[in-house]
Amino acid sequence: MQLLTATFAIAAFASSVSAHATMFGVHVNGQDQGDGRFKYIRSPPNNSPVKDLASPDIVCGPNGGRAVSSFVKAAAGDKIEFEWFHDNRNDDIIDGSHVGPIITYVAPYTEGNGVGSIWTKIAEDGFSNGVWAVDKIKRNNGKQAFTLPAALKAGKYLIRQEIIALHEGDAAFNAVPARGAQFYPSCVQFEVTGSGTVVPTQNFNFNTGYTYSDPGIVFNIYRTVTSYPIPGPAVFNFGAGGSAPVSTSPAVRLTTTSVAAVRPTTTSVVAVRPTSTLVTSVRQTTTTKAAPVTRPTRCPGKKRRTVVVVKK
Ligand SMILES: [Cu+2]
Repeated sequence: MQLLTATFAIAAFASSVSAHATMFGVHVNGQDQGDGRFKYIRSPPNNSPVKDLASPDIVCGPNGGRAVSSFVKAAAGDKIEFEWFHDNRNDDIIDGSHVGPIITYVAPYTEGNGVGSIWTKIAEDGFSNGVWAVDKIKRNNGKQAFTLPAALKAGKYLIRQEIIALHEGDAAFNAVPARGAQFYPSCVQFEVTGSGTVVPTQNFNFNTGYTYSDPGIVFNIYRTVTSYPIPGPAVFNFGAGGSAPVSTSPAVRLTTTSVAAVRPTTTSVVAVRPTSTLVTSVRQTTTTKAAPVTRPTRCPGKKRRTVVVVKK
């Protein structure tokens, strides 16, 4: 009986230290704001994903309702990078099987868990030119830049960035609970300065806005992927008065020049404003094929999970 208990303990430990990803911190205009875990990030207890779209955890993770003590201070219009890692900072960032989009939302600050119709999409990157957003952060020390909209009104906000890992996304979690898209949401407390006037009002609610019928949530990567429909609303338009939010996805066109243009430097990020023309043309011309992945890869940690039954 003791051996049986020990085996379960080892299995649980193996799954908690393996796989997945979590957020380390934030960079503002290239400046590292330091380890933000449990300080300005409402960090989850471990790097495991959320899969249940009905759970409040889908919004800001299991600790979403636990306000932390600090805020990232940034001005509207600043270049922001959220830095992710796998087990240790600057490692492989996330397991190579975990391809998918990276999407960023903002909501007025709350000490609550973020449940409700309070969110607005400010940036998104899915699949373009044969490259997933996740592949890009793996190449860039866990980071991808977006611009804090210049028209965003000063005040406190939660900014939520998520990685959606699609390696088990060919099945819907509610139909096949062992599989399903893996969400890695991370909510960061921000205090924004500046003279912007826009309070974004997209009123998106993750628990009702993300569904198992979304083609970007139940999505099979184990075939030739030519395009990917990013879930959620369109990136919010902050209006002509301020600079538009940056969506890096549509800007990655099939030319060397434009791919170079979306490298996360302040200049180029500002330069890739998503005009509606660009969005349309890119979504229709993204024909580069990703190398097909040969087999559904489970999270590495789950492979090590073994249950040994010991007879007395
Ligand atoms: Cu994982």
